[in-house]
Amino acid sequence: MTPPGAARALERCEELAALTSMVGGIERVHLSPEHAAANALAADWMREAGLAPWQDQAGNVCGRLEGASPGLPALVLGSHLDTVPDAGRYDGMLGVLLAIEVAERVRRSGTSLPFALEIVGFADEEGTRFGTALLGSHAFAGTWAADWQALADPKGVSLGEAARGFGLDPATIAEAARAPADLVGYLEAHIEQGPHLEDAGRALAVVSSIAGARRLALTVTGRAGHAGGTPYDRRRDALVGAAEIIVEIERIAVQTGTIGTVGGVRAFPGGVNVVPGRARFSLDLRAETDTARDDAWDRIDSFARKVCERRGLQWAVEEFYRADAVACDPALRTAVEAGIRATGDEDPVVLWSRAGHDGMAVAAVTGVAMLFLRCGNGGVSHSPDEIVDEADVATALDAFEGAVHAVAARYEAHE
Ligand code: HGY
Ligand code: MN
Ligand code: MN
Repeated sequence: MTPPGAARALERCEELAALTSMVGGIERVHLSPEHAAANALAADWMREAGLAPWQDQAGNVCGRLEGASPGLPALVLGSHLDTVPDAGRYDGMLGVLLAIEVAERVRRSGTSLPFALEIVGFADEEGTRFGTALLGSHAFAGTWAADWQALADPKGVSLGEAARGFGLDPATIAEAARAPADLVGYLEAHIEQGPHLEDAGRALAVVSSIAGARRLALTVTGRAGHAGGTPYDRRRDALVGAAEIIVEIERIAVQTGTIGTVGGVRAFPGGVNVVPGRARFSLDLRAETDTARDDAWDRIDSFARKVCERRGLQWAVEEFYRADAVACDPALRTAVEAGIRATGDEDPVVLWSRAGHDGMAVAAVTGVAMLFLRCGNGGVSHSPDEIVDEADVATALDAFEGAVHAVAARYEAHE
């Protein structure tokens, strides 16, 4: 039996990685059998750590360790247990497992904190199955949108139906909402999902803010035609128009310091000998500030309209997800910095998170802060090539524990 700590957290990442719907890879989507299995495993680990586990009405798996007296407001530690398709094994999962390790350390130490310690393994941070992300943390924050129950997955199954199949009652989703008075704050440990820490030769960073993101489905419509018989000056080739726009998206993003990614493109009807009459592509657009993000979008949209006008095409825009940038809570960020300093790193690296996180939703109900740890292989993530170093995980665990004690010290001083 692996002793508590970084090695056990990594071993448990392997166990969670086996809970997948994808042959030869990791994919665990919202309200799936794999999600249920991951929640059950995480609940067992929480129980072993001395927490009382439960699953809330949104499918989040939670655990609670009482503080100095029962019923105190809770400092929440967490991350998500769902994944993107063909995912790595640390994005989200490692944060939940580090939280469990911290809770076990607190319990074993006999320290009675001035608040309860809660852990949440959030459901559906990625939005893989239903498109809209942060569903579990929006429910936690009480910012759930009623029309989300009607969201359908690629097989046409609605979120409400999937919830019922998961054993949840969609009508009770509001009961998952937490009251601000019951919360002290939210801390999340997460791999950086970028190259900055690896390039700098540093293990940890404190996060200043989390980038806001917009996700759009974009459609260019022209006219299908014969690949041989349609002269170029008569073509209304939707895919070539889309391609011109996609290349410009990257140029605008690089020029404006924003981040635009086209994750998927489809041409219709898709025949090898047919000029595409329609092309659809996705856009994930994010930036350190919402203003920068939205200015970049305005430039992209304006360019696209000009291309379509010149080529005799139509342009259609559907935004299906938007989450605004969130600044981390100053006091909680200071506690994370104190945790990093407690590991001997006297000058914590500060990074804004290019990746989205549950803290973007949780910030609606309490202050949030994040601890990043280095991931190797050039910081690759959302890929099976995601890697972390056990020594960095051990350092992150110490920093995370230190952050909890720093929050406690400040909380007692201000009670
Ligand atoms: O998309 C993101 O940034 C996050 O990994 N969900
Ligand atoms: Mn992710
Ligand atoms: Mn993540």
